[in-house]
Amino acid sequence: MRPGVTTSLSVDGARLMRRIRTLAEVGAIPGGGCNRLALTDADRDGRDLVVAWMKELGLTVSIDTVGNIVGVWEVGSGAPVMTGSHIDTVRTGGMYDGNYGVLAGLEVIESCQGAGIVPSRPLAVGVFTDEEGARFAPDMLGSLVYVGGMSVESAHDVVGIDGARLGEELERIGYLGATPCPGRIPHAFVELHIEQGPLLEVDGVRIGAVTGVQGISWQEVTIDGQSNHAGTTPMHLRKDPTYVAAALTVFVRDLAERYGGNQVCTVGKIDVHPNLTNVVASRVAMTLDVRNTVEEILQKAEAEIAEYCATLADLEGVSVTRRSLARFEPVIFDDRIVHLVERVAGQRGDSVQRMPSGAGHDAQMLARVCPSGMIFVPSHKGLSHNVNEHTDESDLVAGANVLLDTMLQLTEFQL
Ligand code: HGY
Ligand code: MN
Ligand code: MN
Repeated sequence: MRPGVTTSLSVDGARLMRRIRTLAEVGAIPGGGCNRLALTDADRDGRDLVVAWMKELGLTVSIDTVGNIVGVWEVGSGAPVMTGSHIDTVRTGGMYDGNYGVLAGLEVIESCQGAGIVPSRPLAVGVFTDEEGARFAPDMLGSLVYVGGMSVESAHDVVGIDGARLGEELERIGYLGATPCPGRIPHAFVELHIEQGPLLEVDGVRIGAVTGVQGISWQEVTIDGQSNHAGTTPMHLRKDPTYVAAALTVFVRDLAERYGGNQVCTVGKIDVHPNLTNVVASRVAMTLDVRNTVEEILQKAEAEIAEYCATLADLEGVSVTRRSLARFEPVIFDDRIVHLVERVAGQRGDSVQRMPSGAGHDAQMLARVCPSGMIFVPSHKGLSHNVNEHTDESDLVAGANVLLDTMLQLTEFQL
């Protein structure tokens, strides 16, 4: 197929939606949403379903040593044009985050097969392990190992928030594969994903041509104080980690307000021990998720937080220890792919705008080894990591058509 020639081919929207809804039944939360934390039984069931669909399409399916699933339509020659995403979810996830990109990749292949279009390169769909990082940090763990950014051994030794070891969970669910990591390097990688933010909907634009991903800094902060009686301990004698956790929570919120721009800070997890009404806690473990599109500003935020933790420790007579859970610098996508997404969307008659991604994605890891990019579609009210996550079907289908054209044109690109 010659570059610049869009196909008259379109995906089968009904079939795509059927797959999305069928996968959403796995780990379904009563009332809506999905709970398929990485390497749980629900994740296994979701994986089994997607692998079965891949095999129905005649794809060559491999499972690697960190559980990444790659289905390849082995046509043409050379390195594949790859798409994909993840099917693990957060505990209160929606039905589109990650799932949409994987299933649209299958839909692109099935649409080509149905139309007798045989690309000049193989087409691949990746299902990357533990993209969310919600159970096993860091996020994008599977794609990070796939591109050689983390050793398989280190990944296997990661201990989850429930005390499970990643390698053992992989084995337990039957997805400790034999295909080595780093994985097969694609000719190019493009990921289709919901925006998970409000910008496209507010701007009334259908397609996002994603320019890159902001920097991510996750850390676990452990505050050790002194448990004591809530009734008898005078306030000035307390070593109260819960107070320190609250002060730190307010501090990072204020820091984000002070910095403005793209700065975001989140305290998403707080565990208090012994977590009882009449006990001044002995320990609090909490997480900080701090992000910015500019590396230098992200480092400045990290330094301010470290200094404030030391100050609090002195003032309150507690110990504060910090452990990095994830640290990824901002990533810029290949402008040729960003431009291609813009052009293809325009040729399809879709409104399109360039934009950064606030969320982390597997594409930011593939960008380490091949030209990579992303396509966004709107999220209703910007909601995600929320059971009410929603994207209109017409937008989902439009995004899949942009993925179709982008992948087929990438098969002809000399990158
Ligand atoms: O954390 C993230 O941005 C992604 O959802 N894993
Ligand atoms: Mn995602
Ligand atoms: Mn997510």
